Amino acid sequence: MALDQEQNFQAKIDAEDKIEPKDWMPEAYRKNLIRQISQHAHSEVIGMQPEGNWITRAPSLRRKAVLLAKVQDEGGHGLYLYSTAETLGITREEMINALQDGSAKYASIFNYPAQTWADVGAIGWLVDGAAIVNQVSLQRTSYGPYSRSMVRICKEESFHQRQGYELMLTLCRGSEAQKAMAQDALNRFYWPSLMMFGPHDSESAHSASSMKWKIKRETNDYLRQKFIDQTAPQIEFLGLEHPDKNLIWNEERGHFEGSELDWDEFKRVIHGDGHCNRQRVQHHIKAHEEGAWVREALVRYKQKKKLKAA
Ligand code: FAQ
Repeated sequence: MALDQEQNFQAKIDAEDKIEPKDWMPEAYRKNLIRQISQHAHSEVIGMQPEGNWITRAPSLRRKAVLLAKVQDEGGHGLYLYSTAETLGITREEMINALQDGSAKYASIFNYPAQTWADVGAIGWLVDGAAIVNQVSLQRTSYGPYSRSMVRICKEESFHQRQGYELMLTLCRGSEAQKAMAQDALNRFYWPSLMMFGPHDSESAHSASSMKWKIKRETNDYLRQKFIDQTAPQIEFLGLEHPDKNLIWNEERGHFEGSELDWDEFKRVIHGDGHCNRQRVQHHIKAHEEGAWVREALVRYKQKKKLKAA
């Protein structure tokens, strides 16, 4: 019986049908999805912090309004994704606990500090840019609710990426000091952006099952290469120097090739020892505790409404 169910499930996946919350699914598929979607949600929410830090210091009203909207969008993405994960039988509280006790990860990039205004541009351009490359492929993921949430999220990420690139372009066409600030932000954010795609395929623990179940539609290395290829001409257009001095165009492969990433740094950061890991989680705990009264008030309000309706 279980074998039949598993075969039918795989046949559905192979036929590009979506799996919906009430459909039968192997326990390992469900768990893998909860892991990926909840970590994706945590990334969106923790990802509000580096840029959020710049809202009060944005250099003009226009920049402030744009940044405010962008940071709010990221919070919204986190909420869609938590709701998506909840359809798989985990509660919001369980997910938040896992984030706060360190048992669930979030994207390593958000453990790097946003030190200058140019970092806000670099984050929009590179971090949202990398997120889009990944998430466009996830629009075709096999789990229906995740796939649908990705469609909406990608539209918003695309605006985020453009505002970041436009900010960088403005700096690059400004004074020498502004251009130098843009170069410095690029130099610091380029490498951790490449790490957003995860370890090499040969080191990736989840890729084989995620590809078989079409949770992931492209591998980590394929997507990272795509991002490297699209970013090189963007750097050139800005008139900045490429941070990877070993970058060359391989005519035969039709791809750029460059330096190996610092995988020791990657491992350190994903295991809690990056520049901002502790600060990011502490800030989340503080904000969560301060918001307890709102959650309580909502529960009471709902109870009251139920009583009235009865
Ligand atoms: N950071 O076996 P794999 C955004 C972990 S959204 C931290 O290859 P998988 C929007 C991985 O979880 C950015 N951990 O894993 C925004 C696993 O650990 P586990 C987030 C990482 O899942 C912009 C272990 O290493 N996007 O930025 C990282 O098959 C600006 C083994 O790795 C998503 O989450 C990393 N970089 O592939 C917001 C997209 N890489 O769970 C604000 C959805 C790997 O065993 C401002 N997720 N790990 O403890 C995915 O596509 C996949 O989960 C990957 C990793 C590709 C991230």
